[in-house]
Amino acid sequence: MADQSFNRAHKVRECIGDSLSVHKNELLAIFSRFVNQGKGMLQRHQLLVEYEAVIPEGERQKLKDGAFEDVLRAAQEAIVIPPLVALAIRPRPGVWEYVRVNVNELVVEELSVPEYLRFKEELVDGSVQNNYVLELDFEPFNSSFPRPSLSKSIGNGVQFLNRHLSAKLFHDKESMYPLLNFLRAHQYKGTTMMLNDRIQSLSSLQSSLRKAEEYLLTIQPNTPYSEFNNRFQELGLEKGWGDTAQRVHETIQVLLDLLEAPDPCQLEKFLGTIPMVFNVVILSPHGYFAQANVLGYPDTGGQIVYILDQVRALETEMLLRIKQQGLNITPRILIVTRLLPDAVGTTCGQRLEKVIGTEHTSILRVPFRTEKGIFRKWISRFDVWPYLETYANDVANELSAELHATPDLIIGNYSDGNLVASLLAHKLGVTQCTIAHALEKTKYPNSDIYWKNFDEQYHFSSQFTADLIAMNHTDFIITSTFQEIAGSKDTVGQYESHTAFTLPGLYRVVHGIDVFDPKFNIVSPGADMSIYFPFSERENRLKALHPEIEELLYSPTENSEHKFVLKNRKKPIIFSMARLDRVKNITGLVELYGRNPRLKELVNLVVVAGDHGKESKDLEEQAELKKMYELIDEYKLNGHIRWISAQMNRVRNGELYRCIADTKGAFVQPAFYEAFGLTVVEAMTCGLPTFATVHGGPGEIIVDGVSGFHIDPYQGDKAAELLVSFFQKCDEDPKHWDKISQAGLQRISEKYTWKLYSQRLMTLTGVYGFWKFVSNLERRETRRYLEMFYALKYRNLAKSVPSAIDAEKAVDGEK
Ligand code: UDP
Ligand code: LCN
Repeated sequence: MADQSFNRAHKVRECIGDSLSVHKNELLAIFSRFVNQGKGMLQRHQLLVEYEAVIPEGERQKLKDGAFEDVLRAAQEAIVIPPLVALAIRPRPGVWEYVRVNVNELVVEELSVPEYLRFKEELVDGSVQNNYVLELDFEPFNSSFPRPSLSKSIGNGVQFLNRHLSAKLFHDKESMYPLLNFLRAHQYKGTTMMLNDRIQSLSSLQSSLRKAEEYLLTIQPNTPYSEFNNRFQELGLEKGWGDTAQRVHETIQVLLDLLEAPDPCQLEKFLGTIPMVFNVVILSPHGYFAQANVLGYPDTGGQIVYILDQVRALETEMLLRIKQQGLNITPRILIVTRLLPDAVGTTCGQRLEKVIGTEHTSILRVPFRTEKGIFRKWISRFDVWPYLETYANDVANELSAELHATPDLIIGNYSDGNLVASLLAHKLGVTQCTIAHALEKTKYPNSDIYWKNFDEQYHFSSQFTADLIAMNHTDFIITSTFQEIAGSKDTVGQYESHTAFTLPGLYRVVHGIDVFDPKFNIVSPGADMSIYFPFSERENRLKALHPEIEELLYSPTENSEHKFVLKNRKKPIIFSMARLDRVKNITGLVELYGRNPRLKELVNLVVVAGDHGKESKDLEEQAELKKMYELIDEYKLNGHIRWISAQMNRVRNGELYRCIADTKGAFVQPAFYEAFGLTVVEAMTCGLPTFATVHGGPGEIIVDGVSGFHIDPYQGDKAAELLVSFFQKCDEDPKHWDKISQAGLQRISEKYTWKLYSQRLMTLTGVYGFWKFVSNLERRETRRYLEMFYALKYRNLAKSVPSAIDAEKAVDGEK
């Protein structure tokens, strides 16, 4: 058993138990080392360092591929409270087991999730055993619902759901009634669609469909629906089946096939074809949400770019589908954000703003307010919690005034948007979609167990509570990558880290989310191809912008937009652009560059980050600005570095990436953790070879060594060496640069485009909307549980967040 692979073994405890007897000395050596370090916690990489330090290379070879090494490599975390060592072991994505070893007695015991979490809490609370801790457990609500068990099925929930639905719905004749009722319920602003009252039963539906089919075979395929509308109404069929005889015929055939012989693919096709989505509401309260002059401001980055690109693609797809459905309905998309009366030169003070490049999409701004009045200034995304409930109510009122209809889909973005989306979807009974963009728990290591240390600045207790509510309330979740859900073989996913965790003294999450839940779907965003296109498309290049870009990069003087100068303009440029958050680690890039004389000799460094012109209100940004100056001074980088303020003109930024590519340079994204990484996609879409953090989305966007390179921000010197070897290789063989550039472009066109995204989103809305309709009753239990959690926990936590920093500037009686 000890030599049998751990993945095949039944229980981790047995593996360790067996290993104890076979590899007793090795295990004892490692665990004793943990214990000798005293009470504490070790992460996976520290565990591996310990393993390699204790067991000589030769011995490790013998243990390779055996259960002992498997267990150690799968251990994500060790909690050491001498003489006990508890391990959280993850044999594969989404699957966890917990064990505790008594190093003195060499006894191994299996722990339940609460037992493990209780043990972990002792790190914070000492040995105080509180048996009456609130435990949150969503598992019982879902236990009757089948879910996939293979890790490779994670993130393709709709496929599984279709299989389940078709099996359940088409179990016998009677079970098809939900589908009939669903079609009968279709209407828009009082106008009936799909079926009218003449169809009361499945047999009358089938009979009408057959008659309709017979008729359609007698007319020209391109006959418009209006020409046979009356005839169809007599059969009980209303608009929505298609715009021409041919399309109507196709839709009818799919339904007839489904009624005959249920099939998951046909069900998905049918639900994706029928009219369901006319009004979409997209929530993104925090930051500066505007179309110009905002990118790079605190809390104002990829999420805004993502949403503005998303709505353009979505509107196009909605218009296409509405036309193909033969309907004459004007769709509406509203991006709902916060109205900032003190708009600092942006349009954030404007209530309604049309989205450029769309016909039916606007930004609707609603202010934050309390009983004292409206808040005027920007508030950090970490401070928004006390305002969101009132905000959700205000938004509901504004929406009904603006849309004169209930939205068909509400999409939340980030923790605050997702909480407001949950409140609205709950109130209005609308299908809800959740997009996290980034779950902060992953970005800030140990922010759960040591939440009290973070709470004053970040208020994570409110944020994590809001996240749990939203991820459990929502109908479906869209993620940009697999890793966002379930990580990789060796790393834990962002959602996965919400499976079981503890906020000592507050509550314990025993089952927060299940990454196998079919609500998860990977739908990756892209980059706007009209802005980000390959540097080699010479005829499309924006040459008019070149003098400005030249000035930005190389002018020999400093000003409030750029600091420091590049002495030798013949060298390629390594380029980075990000908000100046600590986690983006722009300072890490400056440091790794400064420390490597060879790299300095080979290339220049250009970074776009922060703002030289204004004093930052963001605490992290202030600290990073200071650090940047210190590093540039310490490593004497003037002459080698150009530090440019945040760049808000996306069109010019597109050309900037291409100008960097002209120097045969590279893009470097050095973040400690990057949830997805739109800059990585943008740079690759411009054909710029990209080196990006292995931690998070870029680890999946880039195939290491093929379409770019992974770097580990925790190993700056190694990353610098990788860059040195790339540029040396390019010097020897210029084709090497072209090869990586081309492979990057290919990767993007295969996986990261908005067209693919919007088609998928519409299909998901159809399938999950139907699922919501048929499972409405079953969901009541979860909803009631969430209501209680919201009222008893979230509300108090949110109230405890100090009132906004500019509370004294609230304007009395403005609303
Ligand atoms: N961005 C920009 N100017 C800046 C900094 C960032 O236009 O000074 C844009 C960048 O091009 C990208 C987005 O903001 O479109 C950042 O998205 P990403 O996903 O890389 O990171 P986030 O800021 O969302 O964490
Ligand atoms: C937020 C982030 O932190 C980025 O990693 C993402 O690319 C962006 O949102 C868009 O989803």
